[in-house]
Amino acid sequence: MGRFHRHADETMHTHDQDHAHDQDRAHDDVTGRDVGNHSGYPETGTARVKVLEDILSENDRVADANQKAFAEAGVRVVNIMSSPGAGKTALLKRTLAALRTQTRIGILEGDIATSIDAEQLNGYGAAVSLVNTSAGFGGECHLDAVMVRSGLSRLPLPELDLLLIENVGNLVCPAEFRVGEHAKAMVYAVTEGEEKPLKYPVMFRAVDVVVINKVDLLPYLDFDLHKFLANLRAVNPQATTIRASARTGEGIAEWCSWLLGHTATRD
Ligand SMILES: Nc1nc2c(ncn2[C@@H]2O[C@H](COP(=O)(O)OP(=O)(O)O)[C@@H](O)[C@H]2O)c(=O)[nH]1
Ligand SMILES: [Mg+2]
Repeated sequence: MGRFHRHADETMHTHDQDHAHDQDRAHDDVTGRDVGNHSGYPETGTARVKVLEDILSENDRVADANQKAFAEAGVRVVNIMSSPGAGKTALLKRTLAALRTQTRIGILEGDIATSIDAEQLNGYGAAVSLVNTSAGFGGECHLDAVMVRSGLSRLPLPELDLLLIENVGNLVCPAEFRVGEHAKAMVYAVTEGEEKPLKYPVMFRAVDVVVINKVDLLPYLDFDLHKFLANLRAVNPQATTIRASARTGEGIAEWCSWLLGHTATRD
Protein backbone atom coordinates (compact mmCIF):
# COMPACT_ATOMS: atom_id res chain seq x y z
CA MET A 1 0.00 0.00 0.00
CA GLY A 2 1.06 3.55 -0.45
CA ARG A 3 2.21 5.30 2.69
CA PHE A 4 0.60 8.31 4.26
CA HIS A 5 0.57 12.07 4.54
CA ARG A 6 -0.52 14.49 7.22
CA HIS A 7 -1.47 17.91 5.89
CA ALA A 8 -1.13 21.27 7.57
CA ASP A 9 -4.78 21.20 8.50
CA GLU A 10 -4.21 17.77 10.14
CA THR A 11 -6.13 15.90 7.44
CA MET A 12 -4.40 12.77 6.20
CA HIS A 13 -4.39 10.45 3.25
CA THR A 14 -2.35 7.79 1.49
CA HIS A 15 -0.81 7.75 -1.95
CA ASP A 16 -0.46 4.72 -4.16
CA GLN A 17 3.06 3.54 -4.87
CA ASP A 18 2.96 4.60 -8.48
CA HIS A 19 1.68 7.99 -7.45
CA ALA A 20 4.76 9.29 -5.63
CA HIS A 21 4.00 12.87 -6.47
CA ASP A 22 6.42 15.70 -6.81
CA GLN A 23 5.78 19.27 -5.82
CA ASP A 24 4.84 20.20 -9.35
CA ARG A 25 1.79 18.00 -8.93
CA ALA A 26 0.85 19.58 -5.64
CA HIS A 27 -2.30 17.99 -4.30
CA ASP A 28 -3.84 20.95 -2.46
CA ASP A 29 -5.72 23.73 -4.18
CA VAL A 30 -5.29 27.41 -3.36
CA THR A 31 -7.72 27.22 -0.46
CA GLY A 32 -5.62 24.50 1.18
CA ARG A 33 -8.41 21.98 0.46
CA ASP A 34 -7.10 18.51 -0.39
CA VAL A 35 -7.98 17.76 -4.03
CA GLY A 36 -6.09 14.50 -4.38
CA ASN A 37 -7.87 11.56 -5.98
CA HIS A 38 -9.80 9.93 -3.19
CA SER A 39 -12.25 8.14 -5.42
CA GLY A 40 -12.90 4.59 -4.35
CA TYR A 41 -13.12 5.53 -0.67
CA PRO A 42 -16.43 7.39 -0.53
CA GLU A 43 -17.87 5.42 2.38
CA THR A 44 -14.77 4.81 4.44
CA GLY A 45 -13.63 8.27 5.48
CA THR A 46 -13.90 7.89 9.25
CA ALA A 47 -12.35 4.44 9.31
CA ARG A 48 -9.51 5.57 7.08
CA VAL A 49 -8.76 8.59 9.22
CA LYS A 50 -8.59 6.31 12.27
CA VAL A 51 -6.17 3.94 10.53
CA LEU A 52 -4.03 6.83 9.34
CA GLU A 53 -4.00 8.40 12.80
CA ASP A 54 -2.69 5.08 14.09
CA ILE A 55 0.00 5.02 11.40
CA LEU A 56 1.03 8.58 12.21
CA SER A 57 1.23 7.89 15.91
CA GLU A 58 3.38 4.90 14.92
CA ASN A 59 5.68 7.36 13.09
CA ASP A 60 5.88 9.51 16.22
CA ARG A 61 6.56 6.43 18.36
CA VAL A 62 9.47 5.41 16.11
CA ALA A 63 10.69 9.03 16.00
CA ASP A 64 10.78 8.97 19.81
CA ALA A 65 12.75 5.70 19.70
CA ASN A 66 15.19 7.24 17.21
CA GLN A 67 15.57 10.27 19.47
CA LYS A 68 16.34 7.99 22.42
CA ALA A 69 18.95 6.13 20.36
CA PHE A 70 20.54 9.46 19.38
CA ALA A 71 20.61 10.61 23.01
CA GLU A 72 22.16 7.34 24.18
CA ALA A 73 24.82 7.58 21.47
CA GLY A 74 25.44 11.28 22.19
CA VAL A 75 24.85 12.27 18.58
CA ARG A 76 23.00 15.39 17.41
CA VAL A 77 20.90 15.12 14.30
CA VAL A 78 19.94 17.66 11.64
CA ASN A 79 17.35 16.84 9.00
CA ILE A 80 18.19 18.70 5.76
CA MET A 81 15.38 19.31 3.29
CA SER A 82 14.86 21.17 0.02
CA SER A 83 13.36 20.87 -3.40
CA PRO A 84 15.32 18.72 -5.85
CA GLY A 85 18.51 20.43 -6.99
CA ALA A 86 18.69 23.22 -4.41
CA GLY A 87 22.14 22.03 -3.39
CA LYS A 88 21.84 19.66 -0.40
CA THR A 89 24.48 17.25 -1.63
CA ALA A 90 26.82 20.04 -2.73
CA LEU A 91 26.44 21.70 0.69
CA LEU A 92 27.09 18.38 2.42
CA LYS A 93 30.31 17.89 0.46
CA ARG A 94 31.49 21.35 1.55
CA THR A 95 30.39 20.63 5.13
CA LEU A 96 32.29 17.35 5.32
CA ALA A 97 35.40 18.93 3.82
CA ALA A 98 35.25 21.79 6.36
CA LEU A 99 34.41 19.82 9.50
CA ARG A 100 36.07 16.45 9.04
CA THR A 101 39.01 17.27 11.30
CA GLN A 102 36.88 18.73 14.13
CA THR A 103 33.85 16.51 14.37
CA ARG A 104 32.78 12.99 13.56
CA ILE A 105 29.96 13.18 11.05
CA GLY A 106 27.62 10.51 9.71
CA ILE A 107 25.35 10.94 6.72
CA LEU A 108 22.00 9.29 6.25
CA GLU A 109 21.27 9.73 2.57
CA GLY A 110 17.62 9.56 1.54
CA ASP A 111 17.05 8.91 -2.12
CA ILE A 112 14.11 7.46 -3.99
CA ALA A 113 16.02 5.06 -6.19
CA THR A 114 19.72 5.68 -6.77
CA SER A 115 23.03 5.81 -4.90
CA ILE A 116 24.24 8.82 -6.91
CA ASP A 117 24.34 11.25 -3.96
CA ALA A 118 25.66 8.68 -1.48
CA GLU A 119 28.56 7.95 -3.84
CA GLN A 120 29.35 11.66 -4.12
CA LEU A 121 29.66 11.84 -0.34
CA ASN A 122 32.07 8.94 -0.07
CA GLY A 123 35.72 9.79 0.44
CA TYR A 124 35.22 12.61 2.97
CA GLY A 125 35.85 10.44 6.03
CA ALA A 126 32.17 10.23 6.98
CA ALA A 127 30.09 7.12 7.50
CA VAL A 128 27.35 7.16 4.85
CA SER A 129 24.15 5.12 5.06
CA LEU A 130 21.87 5.07 2.04
CA VAL A 131 18.11 4.64 2.41
CA ASN A 132 16.29 4.13 -0.90
CA THR A 133 12.59 4.74 -0.44
CA SER A 134 11.91 2.49 -3.44
CA ALA A 135 13.43 -0.43 -1.52
CA GLY A 136 10.43 -1.49 0.55
CA PHE A 137 9.01 1.95 1.32
CA GLY A 138 6.80 2.50 -1.72
CA GLY A 139 9.14 4.94 -3.46
CA GLU A 140 8.06 7.70 -1.10
CA CYS A 141 8.88 11.37 -1.63
CA HIS A 142 10.19 11.84 1.93
CA LEU A 143 11.89 10.02 4.77
CA ASP A 144 9.81 9.03 7.77
CA ALA A 145 10.96 7.78 11.16
CA VAL A 146 10.81 4.11 10.15
CA MET A 147 12.96 4.68 7.07
CA VAL A 148 15.51 6.61 9.12
CA ARG A 149 15.55 3.82 11.70
CA SER A 150 16.28 1.30 8.94
CA GLY A 151 19.38 3.30 7.95
CA LEU A 152 20.72 3.71 11.49
CA SER A 153 21.80 0.08 11.72
CA ARG A 154 24.48 0.82 9.11
CA LEU A 155 25.96 3.74 11.07
CA PRO A 156 28.36 3.61 14.04
CA LEU A 157 26.16 5.98 16.07
CA PRO A 158 28.20 6.00 19.32
CA GLU A 159 31.27 7.03 17.31
CA LEU A 160 29.53 10.06 15.80
CA ASP A 161 29.03 13.61 17.06
CA LEU A 162 26.72 14.76 14.31
CA LEU A 163 24.35 12.95 11.96
CA LEU A 164 23.22 14.86 8.89
CA ILE A 165 20.18 13.51 7.08
CA GLU A 166 19.75 14.40 3.41
CA ASN A 167 16.02 14.04 2.94
CA VAL A 168 14.39 13.27 -0.41
CA GLY A 169 14.16 16.39 -2.58
CA ASN A 170 10.62 17.71 -2.13
CA LEU A 171 9.22 20.97 -0.79
CA VAL A 172 6.08 19.46 0.74
CA CYS A 173 6.19 16.00 2.27
CA PRO A 174 9.50 15.79 4.21
CA ALA A 175 8.36 18.58 6.55
CA GLU A 176 5.40 16.50 7.70
CA PHE A 177 7.38 13.69 9.32
CA ARG A 178 9.38 13.86 12.52
CA VAL A 179 12.28 11.44 12.34
CA GLY A 180 13.73 12.13 15.80
CA GLU A 181 15.98 15.00 14.70
CA HIS A 182 17.14 17.86 16.94
CA ALA A 183 16.82 20.47 14.19
CA LYS A 184 15.44 20.89 10.70
CA ALA A 185 17.43 22.75 8.07
CA MET A 186 16.46 23.84 4.63
CA VAL A 187 18.53 24.59 1.56
CA TYR A 188 16.85 27.09 -0.73
CA ALA A 189 18.32 28.07 -4.07
CA VAL A 190 17.97 31.64 -5.31
CA THR A 191 16.86 30.17 -8.64
CA GLU A 192 13.59 29.09 -6.99
CA GLY A 193 12.01 32.55 -6.82
CA GLU A 194 10.83 34.72 -3.92
CA GLU A 195 7.32 33.39 -3.41
CA LYS A 196 7.91 29.79 -2.31
CA PRO A 197 7.64 30.45 1.45
CA LEU A 198 4.05 31.55 0.81
CA LYS A 199 3.30 28.62 -1.50
CA TYR A 200 4.90 25.94 0.70
CA PRO A 201 4.42 27.34 4.23
CA VAL A 202 4.48 23.98 6.03
CA MET A 203 8.09 23.39 5.02
CA PHE A 204 9.25 26.96 5.66
CA ARG A 205 7.47 27.09 9.01
CA ALA A 206 9.03 23.81 10.16
CA VAL A 207 12.68 24.73 9.80
CA ASP A 208 15.21 26.26 12.20
CA VAL A 209 17.58 27.52 9.52
CA VAL A 210 17.36 28.36 5.82
CA VAL A 211 20.58 28.23 3.82
CA ILE A 212 19.98 30.57 0.88
CA ASN A 213 22.19 28.81 -1.64
CA LYS A 214 23.60 29.58 -5.10
CA VAL A 215 24.15 33.27 -4.29
CA ASP A 216 26.99 33.16 -6.84
CA LEU A 217 24.19 33.22 -9.44
CA LEU A 218 22.54 36.41 -8.12
CA PRO A 219 24.16 38.69 -10.74
CA TYR A 220 22.44 36.67 -13.47
CA LEU A 221 18.98 36.52 -11.86
CA ASP A 222 16.21 38.94 -10.97
CA PHE A 223 15.79 37.26 -7.59
CA ASP A 224 14.79 39.86 -4.97
CA LEU A 225 16.43 38.75 -1.72
CA HIS A 226 14.52 41.29 0.38
CA LYS A 227 11.20 40.10 -0.99
CA PHE A 228 12.17 36.49 -0.31
CA LEU A 229 13.17 37.33 3.27
CA ALA A 230 9.91 39.20 3.83
CA ASN A 231 7.95 36.18 2.56
CA LEU A 232 9.98 33.88 4.79
CA ARG A 233 9.42 36.13 7.82
CA ALA A 234 5.68 36.11 7.12
CA VAL A 235 5.54 32.35 7.74
CA ASN A 236 8.57 31.89 10.00
CA PRO A 237 9.88 34.93 11.87
CA GLN A 238 12.39 32.89 13.86
CA ALA A 239 14.41 30.93 11.31
CA THR A 240 18.10 31.74 11.00
CA THR A 241 19.13 32.62 7.44
CA ILE A 242 22.54 32.06 5.92
CA ARG A 243 23.60 33.30 2.47
CA ALA A 244 25.74 30.63 0.88
CA SER A 245 27.23 29.22 -2.24
CA ALA A 246 28.26 25.60 -2.32
CA ARG A 247 30.02 26.55 -5.57
CA THR A 248 32.29 29.31 -4.20
CA GLY A 249 32.31 28.40 -0.50
CA GLU A 250 30.64 31.65 0.61
CA GLY A 251 28.68 31.15 3.83
CA ILE A 252 30.01 27.66 4.48
CA ALA A 253 31.87 28.74 7.63
CA GLU A 254 28.69 30.37 8.96
CA TRP A 255 26.66 27.24 8.20
CA CYS A 256 29.27 25.02 9.86
CA SER A 257 29.34 27.18 12.97
CA TRP A 258 25.51 27.12 13.09
CA LEU A 259 25.70 23.33 12.89
CA LEU A 260 28.31 23.06 15.63
CA GLY A 261 26.78 25.71 17.90
CA HIS A 262 23.28 24.51 17.42
CA THR A 263 24.00 20.86 17.90
CA ALA A 264 26.01 21.59 21.02
CA THR A 265 23.26 23.52 22.75
CA ARG A 266 19.98 21.77 21.98
CA ASP A 267 18.58 18.68 23.69
N1 LIG B 1 26.01 27.79 -9.25
C1 LIG B 1 25.78 26.98 -8.21
N2 LIG B 1 25.43 25.71 -8.43
C2 LIG B 1 25.22 24.92 -7.34
C3 LIG B 1 25.37 25.37 -6.02
N3 LIG B 1 25.06 24.37 -5.17
C4 LIG B 1 24.74 23.32 -5.95
N4 LIG B 1 24.85 23.64 -7.25
C5 LIG B 1 24.57 22.79 -8.41
O1 LIG B 1 23.17 22.50 -8.43
C6 LIG B 1 22.95 21.17 -8.89
C7 LIG B 1 22.15 20.40 -7.85
O2 LIG B 1 22.92 20.30 -6.65
P1 LIG B 1 22.73 19.10 -5.64
O3 LIG B 1 23.69 19.31 -4.53
O4 LIG B 1 22.76 17.80 -6.36
O5 LIG B 1 21.23 19.38 -5.14
P2 LIG B 1 20.28 18.45 -4.24
O6 LIG B 1 19.34 17.77 -5.18
O7 LIG B 1 19.57 19.40 -3.33
O8 LIG B 1 21.16 17.51 -3.50
C8 LIG B 1 24.34 20.58 -9.14
O9 LIG B 1 24.62 20.72 -10.51
C9 LIG B 1 25.24 21.44 -8.31
O10 LIG B 1 26.55 21.50 -8.80
C10 LIG B 1 25.77 26.74 -5.83
O11 LIG B 1 25.93 27.25 -4.70
N5 LIG B 1 25.97 27.49 -6.96
MG1 LIG C 1 21.15 15.45 -3.33
